[in-house]
Amino acid sequence: MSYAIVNGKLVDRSEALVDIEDRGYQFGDGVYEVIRVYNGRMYTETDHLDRLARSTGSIDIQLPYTKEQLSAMLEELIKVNKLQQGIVYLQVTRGVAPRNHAYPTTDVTAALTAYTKEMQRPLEILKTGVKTILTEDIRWLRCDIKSLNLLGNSMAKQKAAEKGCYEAIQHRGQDVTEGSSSNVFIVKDGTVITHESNNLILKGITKDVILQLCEQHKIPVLEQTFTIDELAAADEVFLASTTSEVMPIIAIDGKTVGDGHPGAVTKKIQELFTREIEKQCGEL
Ligand code: DCS
Repeated sequence: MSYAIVNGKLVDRSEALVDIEDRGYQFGDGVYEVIRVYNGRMYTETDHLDRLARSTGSIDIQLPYTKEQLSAMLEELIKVNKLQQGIVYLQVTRGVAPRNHAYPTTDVTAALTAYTKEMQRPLEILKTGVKTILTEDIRWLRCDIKSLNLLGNSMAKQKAAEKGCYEAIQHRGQDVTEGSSSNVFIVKDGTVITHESNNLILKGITKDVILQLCEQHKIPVLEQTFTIDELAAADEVFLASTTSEVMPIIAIDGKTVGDGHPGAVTKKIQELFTREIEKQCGEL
């Protein structure tokens, strides 16, 4: 039996149901987080809970729990589900109210749901790398909010899936933004470059860890917009996310990146990232 959290309470997963007038369901009016669990322990949990608070804050949803309460709830969920390797999915919506585009004027409590999923590290493709496609970024202009509105992201990922690819790299005109569910990095002449954290991308927790690791280990790194031409001319390309970690990209739209194998800088960052996980969560 597996448990979920619905509004602060542990319930049987099959009984975790929400109202059809939940604003998350009707308007995508809510936000979420995906937190990685290694060896039964949450990785970079505080960063995720901080980002959740930023996301809810930016759309005026009052979080009905403190970070400490949330953390305790998630730990309990991981424990009762006996989760070792996997993820916690956590979602907060504005709550249940008669359908109306404007926010409810009465006191509506935000709805919190969470569940866990077993997931192994993608060890094989972390070694070989993955293929990707390029696609126009058609999303809204507040991609910094980890909102439930993922239709643009889903459409992009679907295009990639139809081409047998792992991820879609999105661009606005000439500028590369991010993947459908990941941040994108290029390496040129030894320098790591990734889009600055503004309204056009999600400020990935994995991205932030990578930036810190690069600084600590004297790997030159720049947070600035790069173009699709610079992407095509890059020596190495990789993507980063909670579930994909540091994932080498070996092809874009059928064109090989570098020599078609994960590059040296990417492999170095992978190694540093793995060590970082082990520091927090124990041996992998
Ligand atoms: N950009 C987008 C659009 C994302 O959806 C994600 C992760 C990232 C970047 C990377 O952020 P993290 O490093 O914080 O994971 N999306 C989560 C998701 O939807 N599934 O797994 C991760």
